[in-house]
Amino acid sequence: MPSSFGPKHQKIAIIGAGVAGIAAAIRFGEQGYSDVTVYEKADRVGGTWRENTYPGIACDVPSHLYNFTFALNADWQMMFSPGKDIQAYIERVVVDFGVDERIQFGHEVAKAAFDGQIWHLTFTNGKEVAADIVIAATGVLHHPAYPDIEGLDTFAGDAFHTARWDHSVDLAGKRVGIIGTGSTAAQVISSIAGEVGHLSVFQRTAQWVIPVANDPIPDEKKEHLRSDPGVLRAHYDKLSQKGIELFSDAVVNADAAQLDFLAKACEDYLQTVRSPELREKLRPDYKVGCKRLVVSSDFYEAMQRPNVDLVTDRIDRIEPGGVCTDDGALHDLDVLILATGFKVDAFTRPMKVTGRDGLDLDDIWAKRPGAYLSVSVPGFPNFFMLNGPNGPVGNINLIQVAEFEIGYLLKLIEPIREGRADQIAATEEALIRFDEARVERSKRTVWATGCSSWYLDDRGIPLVWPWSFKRFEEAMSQPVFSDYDVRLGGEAVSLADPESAVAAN
Ligand code: NA7
Repeated sequence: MPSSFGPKHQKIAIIGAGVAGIAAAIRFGEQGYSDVTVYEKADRVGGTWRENTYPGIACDVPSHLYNFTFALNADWQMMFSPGKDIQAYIERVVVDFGVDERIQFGHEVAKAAFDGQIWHLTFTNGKEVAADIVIAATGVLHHPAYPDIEGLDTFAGDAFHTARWDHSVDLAGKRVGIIGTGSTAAQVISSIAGEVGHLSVFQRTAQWVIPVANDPIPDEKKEHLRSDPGVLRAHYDKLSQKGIELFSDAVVNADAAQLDFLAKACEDYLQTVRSPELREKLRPDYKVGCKRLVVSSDFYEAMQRPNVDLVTDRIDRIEPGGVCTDDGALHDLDVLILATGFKVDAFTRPMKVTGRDGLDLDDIWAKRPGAYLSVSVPGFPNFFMLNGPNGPVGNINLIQVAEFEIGYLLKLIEPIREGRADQIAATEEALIRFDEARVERSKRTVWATGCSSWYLDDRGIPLVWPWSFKRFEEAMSQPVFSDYDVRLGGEAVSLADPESAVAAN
């Protein structure tokens, strides 16, 4: 089949209409790519914000930071937006920027296969399309992780994962159990504790909680931010800088002074728990930031309600009537909520991706997923990822990350657009070099200070970006073409690198 290569005529397929996929569709369109299609498995945009609708859902990144830089929003209602406000914002942006016409809903990609020249996408609905460049914006914390607990499927009441919330179940007055005490559980618990009859919180590991209040944004502030785009951008930059200093750059340096500041705030908040016994049960035995910090100013109050019990005995099994713990107790329940997180190593999976010469991404990722600078895998030309493996997931706001990566990819595929290349994929050597440096640097991060978390891979090594925000920004500012296998008509092509780009990497 002939390829459609030629200036500006590349057929670009973006997989997923979450924040990253939408940002990519908008930016690629702005850059003159006229044949851009977003394939979305569901019937609405929004990704994580479409799928997670549990009570209390809110973003733990400040509202004015968690938005696209090209569509800053002065009208956020709350300091940290509830999920539905973010979903409404995403839907508005899609219409405002005219990308709704570029999205094909009900198109779940089952297979993506490279035939040596172009990519073929096969959908679960049986359709097929060809594309020159594929951008997988398939999300990170996306596929629910169900706990491997004996008898889970024998539970007689209603049971569901937080990412599959069953809104037909009325919790009022019921005996509810929740497994997990991560960011999601903390939001759910704070939200439903006052409504349920009794709440049993099954905690395997205590979490550090930082008490950041979520207040409404006063009208005067909204007006001020609305008054001038420069004011809004300055506010974004200020929040970004604050987040970098206080959090992003702190978690990658286990001995950073900022971590002591966060630790003090968490400890002071823990001291608000009145019962010494409950306080000690809620006290983590690891360094603040090692697991994802929970942001909540009402979690401990909820945990101290008379109708809420913290259960720290290990779960032994689940029976039709409730949860049995290893002290022999049966906790009778009507409803069981699984706040047990996500499969963090899924990335593009379960999509089957086949690269050059039949290379299977599942084989390459059999041990664990990895990608050069989080965007490219050797042997998979013109297949790129947004928020892929080894990126700053969890330490930098994911919209910011996606926007940096999109800017990078636009520069990376420029030679294709100009007809100087037709295939680009990271070299094996570049990926190995990147990975060795990443693993080495990971040892200095707070995630490696002795706790279990979704930041760690199967070896207990942090799988995310272990360097500073600035380093990520620099790495994304200009591709180093010598780290890529670049071809034109089957022949290797050597592209010149700006000196600054090589130095930054
Ligand atoms: P997390 O942070 O992965 O939390 C999952 C929670 O579920 C955590 O408390 C786990 O305990 C607990 N869990 C998982 N499996 C079990 C079993 N089998 N038994 C008991 N407890 C279990 O997911 P969230 O949804 O809260 O947050 C995900 C991210 O979304 C969050 O970091 C933000 O970035 C947004 P554990 O700590 O592993 O002992």
